[in-house]
Amino acid sequence: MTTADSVQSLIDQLHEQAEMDVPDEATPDVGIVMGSDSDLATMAGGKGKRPGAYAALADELGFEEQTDYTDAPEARFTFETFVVSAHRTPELMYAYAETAEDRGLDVIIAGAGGKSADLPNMTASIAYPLPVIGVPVQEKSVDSVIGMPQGAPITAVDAGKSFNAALTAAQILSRQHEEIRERLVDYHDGLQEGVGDVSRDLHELGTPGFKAEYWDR
Ligand code: C2R
Repeated sequence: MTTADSVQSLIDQLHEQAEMDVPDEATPDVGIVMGSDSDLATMAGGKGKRPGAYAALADELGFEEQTDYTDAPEARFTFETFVVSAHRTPELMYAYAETAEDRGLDVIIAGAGGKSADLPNMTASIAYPLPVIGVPVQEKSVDSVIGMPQGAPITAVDAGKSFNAALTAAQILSRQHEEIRERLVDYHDGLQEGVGDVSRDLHELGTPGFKAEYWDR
């Protein structure tokens, strides 16, 4: 099998970056990969989908997306995003997973759909010991994402829950970075606050009043 030029140039770039001596603060902390750009609505959120990993990292936890490896954004904590497929571009998957640690990543979030969602589990095996969090993009992808043999670990979330994958990635990073720990606690406080407010409103407005207030506005 030959490798397309566009894929080969990405592979070359990943290897070049792995050779660079970039300080940890300037490299992406989280790598997000997905099997196809058709997974983007699930992995990032939007387009009628619930919020995804992008929303959790960028909107809730103050991460910035790094789009140029050699030009880090201002935010201290960053993530990068690629389309990588085990089945369509196996060499690119191998290169991404193999170089991840040397490129300064601390955790990978890998999402894929369909019944042969092998990108997350293969990435986990190649990137080991770097932790990989798998996101089954569809219900039918769950078994192929989580079904790993003993000794070949992957952490995974439920189908479509890339938002939670991002929180898990941040939890891993928070063991080294107190700032992320604080952001996670703030996020959780806000979540609780929201439930408390809704509960009080439902109780005090009554069901018809609540529907009028929340559903019709
Ligand atoms: P297209 O929409 O590009 O046809 O992709 C993708 O994650 C997507 O959900 C359809 C679905 O195929 C999945 N795909 C995988 C892999 N590569 C692509 N599961 C893989 O290598 O695991």
